[in-house]
Amino acid sequence: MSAKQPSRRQFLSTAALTTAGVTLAGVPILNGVAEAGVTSVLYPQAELTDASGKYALPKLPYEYKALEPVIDAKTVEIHHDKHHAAYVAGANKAEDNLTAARSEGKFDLVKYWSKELAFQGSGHILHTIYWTNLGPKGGGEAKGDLAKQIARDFGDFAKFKQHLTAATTTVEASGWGVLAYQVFAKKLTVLQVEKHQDLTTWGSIPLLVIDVWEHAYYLTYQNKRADYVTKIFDIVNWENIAQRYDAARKVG
Ligand code: MN3
Repeated sequence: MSAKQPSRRQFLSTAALTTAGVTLAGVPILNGVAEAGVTSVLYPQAELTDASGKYALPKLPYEYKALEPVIDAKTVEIHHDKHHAAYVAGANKAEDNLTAARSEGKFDLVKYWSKELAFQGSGHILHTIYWTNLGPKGGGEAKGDLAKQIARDFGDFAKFKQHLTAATTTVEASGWGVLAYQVFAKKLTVLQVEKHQDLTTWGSIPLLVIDVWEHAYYLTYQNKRADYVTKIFDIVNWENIAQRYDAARKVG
């Protein structure tokens, strides 16, 4: 097997992700185009799925308390072990029901299970990226090529941070603020995502994602979402974002 041929496991995982990521535009583009190495940086299959290709809850890359004082240990524990786990279970359930529908030739609930798959699968993917985007040694500013591209596309780092903060803080109800790379334009963009699956731009690969569902911050910040968004920049792992940016550019 050459280095560019994905293993059976990678193939199964990528195929599963493609099905789940219908609203996360980078995924279909990656399938079959990118080298396995690039894909695994952007959508770490080893974390997202198990050996059989089923969705799986990734291990946290640090302890529950590692993000304190910005995000308290209890919030991280509930967020990962309960909320994220529920998206994994929900995505598998949707896949199972769609498999059953195909084998029985009964598609009366296809709309329901397709919505479930988009919602639960996108939640699983975005949370997996979120955990790796953060870290105890984060903060500061982007460096290197990513810093240059931020300056080119947003003016400077301060303006970019202001834009991302404003977009994230004003998400209507539950959702995410996202820094993404548009493969088709070779540009960075800020997305304001409702729930997980709405308001994306097709062809954008998420680089940095900020969860603003209340479960992500309520124990410490209650209704003060803006305080949480301001503080989260103290734990953003810019090395991880730069790694994702480098991988995204190799796709485009
Ligand atoms: Mn969440």
